[in-house]
Amino acid sequence: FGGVGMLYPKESESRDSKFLDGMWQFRADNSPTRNKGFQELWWKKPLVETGPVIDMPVPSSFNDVTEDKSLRDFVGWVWYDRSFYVTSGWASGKRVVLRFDSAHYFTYVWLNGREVMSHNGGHLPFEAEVQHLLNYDSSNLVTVAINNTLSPTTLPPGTIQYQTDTSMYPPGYFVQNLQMDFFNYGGIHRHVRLYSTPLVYVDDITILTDVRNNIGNVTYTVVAGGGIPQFVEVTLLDASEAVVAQSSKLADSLTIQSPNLWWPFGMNETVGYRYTLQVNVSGDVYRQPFGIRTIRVTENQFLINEKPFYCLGVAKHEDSDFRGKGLDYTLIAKDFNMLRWMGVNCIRTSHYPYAEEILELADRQGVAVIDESPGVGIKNDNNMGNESIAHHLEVMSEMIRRDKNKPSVIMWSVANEPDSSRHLALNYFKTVIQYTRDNDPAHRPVTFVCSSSYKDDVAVQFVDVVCLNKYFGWYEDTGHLELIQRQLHTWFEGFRTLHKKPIIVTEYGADTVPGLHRAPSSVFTEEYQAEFLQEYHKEFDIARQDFLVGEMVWNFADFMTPDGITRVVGNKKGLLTRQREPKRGAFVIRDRYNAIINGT
Ligand code: GCB
Repeated sequence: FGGVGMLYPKESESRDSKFLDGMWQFRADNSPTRNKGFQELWWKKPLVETGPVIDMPVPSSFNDVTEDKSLRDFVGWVWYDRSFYVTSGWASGKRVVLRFDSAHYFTYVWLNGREVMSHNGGHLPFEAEVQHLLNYDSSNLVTVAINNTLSPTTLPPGTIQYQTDTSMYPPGYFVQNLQMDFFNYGGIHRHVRLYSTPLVYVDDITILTDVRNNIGNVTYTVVAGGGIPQFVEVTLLDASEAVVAQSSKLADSLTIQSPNLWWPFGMNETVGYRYTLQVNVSGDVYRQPFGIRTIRVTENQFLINEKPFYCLGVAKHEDSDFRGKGLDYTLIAKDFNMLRWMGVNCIRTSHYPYAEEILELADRQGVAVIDESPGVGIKNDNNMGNESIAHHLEVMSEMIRRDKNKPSVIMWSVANEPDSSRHLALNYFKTVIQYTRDNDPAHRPVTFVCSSSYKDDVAVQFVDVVCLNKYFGWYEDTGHLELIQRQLHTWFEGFRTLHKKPIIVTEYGADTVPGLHRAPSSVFTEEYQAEFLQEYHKEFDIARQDFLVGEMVWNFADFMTPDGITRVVGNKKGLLTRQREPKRGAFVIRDRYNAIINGT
């Protein structure tokens, strides 16, 4: 199969690429065994020949595309296929790779009836070399089976609960229980592509940067795949594509006098400045953008390029009408425009790694990213055993492999709101956090997002930055805005006494039904959201003189959740509606963030 790297598939003078996005044929296997596709070998012929099919867009979640409730809530195997052509121009002396940027959750892929790969996990890319399986100048069939079932050892974890009382439930009745607060969308969520490279090719690139005395050091390693390269040419280009340095080695250290640094929005003029490492390995050319910046965490500061960074943030979701978690460029552009409008300089990829197209914009627009793994809802002992740890480490290494060169990524978050008071959490988080720190060649800071009390948490001791989710005035003491500042203060003191580390409040927020008003405010009104945020800000303004290095509202926008009596068609804690229209809280945040950035 492929090599060690997972470079974003980019075209160049030596690389072609062909999107397999569009309408695919689709069928959910709702047979009683839920296993008919495997029994009947559905990958051997086009799906249309083995049963009914519908048109299904790729990329998209399948759930919200039809009017069929059983498909929206489907748990099990869904099947996709489509045909495509490849010209013989792709045949000679080329390596051809079939790549899925993500599919949720467990995936098998067949090409022309032969299995080419499988992947365990919903949010990261996987690919395989397929040149030996393609029919050139004639039709090819790609078939995909995807299972969205979550189990105690998947990330995120979940359980399947069977109902055995046949007086109340039909035989075999089961439900998928989730341990997270968002809809478990499934399907082919991101691009599917076929791309070509020469036989000897650039397999991986790792770039580390450092700055000392106004000299930038760029240390890189290139992994060549497919054989020993005849020549290597590495060229470091600045943003105007002027050559800054060159080398003919696979690994080297280059220097740049007075480099332009990568800065997040609001800290400097060179926002999102990137250089490019142009790598030519025996004629295979790959251009890897990167930024020069440093990160250092002290007892009470988060330093970017040795200047204190204060995160004016929001947590997000990949979520929108119709598409669910499907990639959509219009949505991405709109989201970044709304982030800028609010003055946001930092996002968290709650609660899973986002599409690379999103991180690419974060890199370019100078939005810092806390890159979070799908480790959300690790709540009980069945989620903290050795099998879970092993899978979590695998996911972390896939994430790091994909995102290691992205300057926007300033910290890894290995999990959201685990039960970190459990005995098993100590070994679990010690292992996963240490592995992540060691595995990242840049050794970025590592955290997990904590909602346990400082009184019984056992895992915060391993993080670099303490990240806290707190809902005073919402889940606790609902409606009591007057308690927020005091309670937050107590919480900060509790964690600071135990851990001399900077703190980010990674979540605080109140469900708000747009258009609902009341004076005086009550929960769910736009007024309550605004006042709630402002109460937190009072304490933030005190704490940011000292150890607080960031605040992040939950959430950027409303998002879909499973049915439940505490959610009215989704979670409504968005500053924006699901259609990205501002609620009152958005204006509070916009005023605050812009004032802080402008120093007013
Ligand atoms: C949390 C979770 C997030 C939920 C949020 C809420 O603490 O991290 O996934 O959506 O609270 O609104 O309850």
